[in-house]
Amino acid sequence: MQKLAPSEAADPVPTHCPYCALQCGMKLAVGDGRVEVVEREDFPVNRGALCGKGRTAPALLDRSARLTEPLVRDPGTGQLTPASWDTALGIIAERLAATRAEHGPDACGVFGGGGLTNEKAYALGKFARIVLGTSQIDYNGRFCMSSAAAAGRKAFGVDRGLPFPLEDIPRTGCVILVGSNLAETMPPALRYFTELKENGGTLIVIDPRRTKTAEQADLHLAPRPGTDLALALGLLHLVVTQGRTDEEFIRERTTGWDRARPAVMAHWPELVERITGVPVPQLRRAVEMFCAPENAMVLTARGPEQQAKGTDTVGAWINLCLATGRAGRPLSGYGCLTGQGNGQGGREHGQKADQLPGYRDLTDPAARAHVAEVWGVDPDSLPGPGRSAYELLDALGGDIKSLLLMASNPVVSAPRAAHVEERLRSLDFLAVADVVLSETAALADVVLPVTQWAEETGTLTNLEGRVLLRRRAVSAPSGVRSDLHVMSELAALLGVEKGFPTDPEEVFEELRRASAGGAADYAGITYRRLVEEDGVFWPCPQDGGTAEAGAVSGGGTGTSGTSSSTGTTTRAVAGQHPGTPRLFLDRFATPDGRARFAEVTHRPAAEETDAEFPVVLTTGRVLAQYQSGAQTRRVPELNAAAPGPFVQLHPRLAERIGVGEGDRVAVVSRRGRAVAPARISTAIRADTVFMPFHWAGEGRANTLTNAALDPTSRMPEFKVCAVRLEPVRDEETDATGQPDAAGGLNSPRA
Ligand SMILES: Nc1nc2c(c(=O)[nH]1)N[C@H]1C(S)=C(S)[C@@H](COP(=O)(O)OP(=O)(O)OC[C@H]3O[C@@H](n4cnc5c(=O)[nH]c(N)nc54)[C@H](O)[C@@H]3O)O[C@H]1N2
Ligand SMILES: Nc1nc2c(c(=O)[nH]1)N[C@H]1C(S)=C(S)[C@@H](COP(=O)(O)OP(=O)(O)OC[C@H]3O[C@@H](n4cnc5c(=O)[nH]c(N)nc54)[C@H](O)[C@@H]3O)O[C@H]1N2
Ligand code: SF4
Ligand SMILES: [Mo]
Repeated sequence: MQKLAPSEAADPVPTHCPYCALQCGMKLAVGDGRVEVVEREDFPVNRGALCGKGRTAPALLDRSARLTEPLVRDPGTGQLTPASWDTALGIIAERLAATRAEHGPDACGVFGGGGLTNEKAYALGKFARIVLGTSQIDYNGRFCMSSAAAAGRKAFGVDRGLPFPLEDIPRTGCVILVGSNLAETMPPALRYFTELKENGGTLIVIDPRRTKTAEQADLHLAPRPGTDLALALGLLHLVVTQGRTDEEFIRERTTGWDRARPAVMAHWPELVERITGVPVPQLRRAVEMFCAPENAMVLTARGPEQQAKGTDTVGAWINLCLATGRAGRPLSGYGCLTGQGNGQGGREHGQKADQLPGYRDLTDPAARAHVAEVWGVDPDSLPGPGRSAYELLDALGGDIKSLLLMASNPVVSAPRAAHVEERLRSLDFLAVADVVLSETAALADVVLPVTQWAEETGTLTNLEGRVLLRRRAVSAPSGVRSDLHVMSELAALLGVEKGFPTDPEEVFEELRRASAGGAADYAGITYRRLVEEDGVFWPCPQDGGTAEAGAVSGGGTGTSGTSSSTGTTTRAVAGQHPGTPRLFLDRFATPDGRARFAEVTHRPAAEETDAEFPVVLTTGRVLAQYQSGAQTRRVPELNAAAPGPFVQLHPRLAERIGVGEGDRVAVVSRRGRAVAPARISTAIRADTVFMPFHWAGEGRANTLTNAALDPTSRMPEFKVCAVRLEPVRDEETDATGQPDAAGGLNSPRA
């Protein structure tokens, strides 16, 4: 096996960013004890460009920002105090074993994250199912793109965020971006849309706010949050009445149009205007822009997905693509912009409650048999599906007594967060592995300090389905171990001596075998290939058959690949599968090869506004902070750019409640109350307020959000809930007593 772990290398080491799903390439140069980012122009996705988070990422490696020794809660003082690794791991193993002995394996829960490498996500799923024997594992990706994943699987038979590389975007005719603010959430990707416009294509952005992204659009539609389903149906209604459906495509390549059509016909433009607030002429204009060119794409992100009807909503947008023949052919199609660094790969290899590696279904006997053989266990010993992320968190302290949590900070990021925090506090035992002392780690009985991105090697799968190698570039501080070490040592302490290697490449070799023949087939991918190529797109089966790019059909998944005319690497090597940059060109991955229309109709949000809670709250992100802020709130430059929470609201609404710019305003929902300064702006609908969710303490947006779940994907409704606003008198202070910024956290539990 090729070893790829240079540390303190003389030349800058090519690696990737610690944060989002774009996984921008960068180089790290190490000298004089300092780590610096060097542009890496050879990586096609970002061609050297980085956002401020990527540029300042070396700050995360600083000892002062991170955990460097295990912490164990002192029973006497209730405080977290430094301990040896042996002590910390010993306590975790002992407590998990005790929980299992007393209450059964399902009393042990495991919670993972979409930031974990493929190797770690794979090992975590295996650890839960064969070491703990628990069904109770899920991860934060459930809060992210699970609705798009569910809709994609229903429609196309397989879910890969984008079924085409980003480089196809500039060459299509029109893109509808639904609920994505990628100018702030994936800034280097904006280039693809600028090039689209330079090439004569058009961009439509659908967002209740006029965001930096919407400012780039040829047409911006600003619907009321939670009404995207009606909007999609309304556009498709116009497509039908204008005779713009692609009847041949519908006949040859799809099923279910007859069943989907009635709901479409029931959403005439004036009704859709009433539901969404988008004027009929704008609906007509959007249809004209989408249908006029030969090719078009619809891309969704969290806006339409994080709704209690997210799966149906995405289904409606896919319907628009199918009815107009904008799927399953070059330069057209539906895609989801996945969010976390390994949001794509993290959902493919087994940390999801219902899945086994390779995107296999946990309830499928053949899938269980295949994976059990790789793991050397009896298929019958594998537990069945467990609870989804929010349901798992909600069950803490109930029938789940102990939790092992890796790479998530639900105290800040989970819906109905005060309740989730209370559930975490009610556990018999909580162990957290993290890089920093996050708000969730601060509640743990044992905290394990682990290595992160540039301190370790591992693979991630970006939003295009491109598997890439994020290489180790620096050595980790002493006292820190990798998540793979943690799982290996805990497995041994719990009686499983073999099967948990600490070398990532060794784990990947096993993952290849476990995924072989599955929808997300990685069998043909090796670390060596990932170094030599700019990543490899799955599915990539072991046997390439012919090496002619374009002639390869993706094995049992019914997918097909072509090489790109503009450079996406698919190397033609005899006997080696080139990977699959583009899916569905010949057939969809359903049993009959046809895409399936979704039979969906509009319904209101789980919580509607009323006299008591008359305003809609929606939530999301700002450029300089990442997720729960656990990492970015520790980077001084980013903190300076985005120092704290705020409530964005329209001047008319501000005037009505009597708050001025910068005044503290309380936002109250049925779940709780949050306070943050007002940011008054005409860039938001007057019936809606927006809060970013990156902060803990009194400005925590998730104190307010609704945990209503999508029935299929189990995605919580982060993007819509009902609130009222109240001005805050100056003398009123933070009632929660929680620090707003990072650091200094050591809150005793219970
Ligand atoms: N700077 C930064 N970048 C990030 C992240 C981060 O935390 N910070 N996180 C990464 C991750 S994990 C993810 S998932 C992605 C998320 O990336 P995005 O989906 O782009 O991010 P959000 O800000 O959550 O939501 C996008 C937009 O949806 C709009 N919106 C709100 N409600 C609705 C609605 O009902 N309908 C529609 N159509 N739009 C609505 C919001 O106004 C917002 O502008 O970003 C990734 N990149
Ligand atoms: N209101 C509202 N809430 C939301 C959203 C929203 O739009 N609105 N978006 C949701 C979405 S899309 C997402 S993805 C979630 C994300 O929310 P979280 O799951 O809380 O995500 P992060 O803040 O990225 O937390 C990751 C943690 O893992 C740590 N970490 C990083 N690398 C490693 C590693 O290699 N190993 C280990 N063990 N730890 C590591 C980091 O330090 C950090 O503490 O938030 C969701 N919450
Ligand atoms: S866009 Fe995403 S991957 Fe690229 S530098 Fe910024 S955070 Fe990192
Ligand atoms: Mo996400």
